Amino acid sequence: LVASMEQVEETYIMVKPDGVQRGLVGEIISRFEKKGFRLTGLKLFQCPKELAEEHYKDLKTKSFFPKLINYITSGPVVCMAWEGVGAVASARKLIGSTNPLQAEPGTIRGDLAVQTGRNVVHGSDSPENGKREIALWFKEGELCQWTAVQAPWLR
Ligand code: 3AN
Repeated sequence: LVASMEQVEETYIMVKPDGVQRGLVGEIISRFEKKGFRLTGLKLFQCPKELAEEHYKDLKTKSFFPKLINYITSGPVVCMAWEGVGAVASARKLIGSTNPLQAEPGTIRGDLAVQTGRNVVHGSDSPENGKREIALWFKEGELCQWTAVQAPWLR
């Protein structure tokens, strides 16, 4: 019953261009679906430079920032909004460490990636950033709130 004490949260998950190029979109979506989160937004999207810079604004001073912006805008990404109890921290666990070589087997990065600069997926690092990022990447009409019928495993 620990989960029931957690807050229902929204998190922004994104399959990065390498994940799309490598045909990992279905595999990545599947992991969040199977965990029991609810998909509330989904689109394939070519990210403009300005949006990438806004999304990663906290990393602006990092030496890898220009490379990061080039990478994220190098091809289409898959933008997703997911919600569920404790979704932010749980999604980060499913994703694994930033450096895929340190990510545990069983995590997305641990199983599917080798480079920090090509780590296939993004997940919000706090509930506040989850809200911020969903608002940044999606327009209002692109999100759907829905309730699963007879699905107690989602609660
Ligand atoms: P995470 O995505 O695990 O939250 P952050 O927020 O520290 O990690 O970094 C955001 C993104 O910036 C990473 N997903 C990765 O693509 C890139 N990045 C982080 N650190 C490095 C680094 N040392 N070299 C190259 N890219 C990096």
